[in-house]
Amino acid sequence: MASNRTFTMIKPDAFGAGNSGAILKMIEEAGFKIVAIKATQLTAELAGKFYAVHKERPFYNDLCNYMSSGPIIAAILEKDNAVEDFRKLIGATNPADAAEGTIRKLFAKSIEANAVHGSDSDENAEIEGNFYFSQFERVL
Ligand code: DGI
Repeated sequence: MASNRTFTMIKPDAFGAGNSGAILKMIEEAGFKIVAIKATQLTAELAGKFYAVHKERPFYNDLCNYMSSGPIIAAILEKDNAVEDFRKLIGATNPADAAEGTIRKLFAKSIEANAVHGSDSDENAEIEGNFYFSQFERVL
């Protein structure tokens, strides 16, 4: 059975452009409840840990530098079928390929500065949520 939680980050490009509120509004209007949230900034080292699965990819260093280049918002979201439905709401990794009306189509600047993160599996949603939030920092 699909889990009912996923994890997201509003990335430095969207935070810096002042789009965090508009993106959170879209997320809530799509039926997701925000059950944990914080604004923070990653170091390149922490970004490297978060994206360790990509460490062999050619863009890994750029990605770590980019994700630590400014503040972000991290959040855990709740909805039935959360992981899959949130991936639909954010759209394709490259905004050039993202469907009309998706968050990345509306707000992303490039394949790297692509506005938001969304977990790609229930297992990763759990790992990524635990990376940022203790039990006391989330709705039980
Ligand atoms: O799950 P996604 O975020 O949609 O995509 P992913 O898990 O394949 O990649 C993680 C992030 O890495 C992605 O949101 C942006 C960045 N990325 C992915 N492919 C490329 C990339 N960055 C650059 N510069 N070039 C790429 O080809």
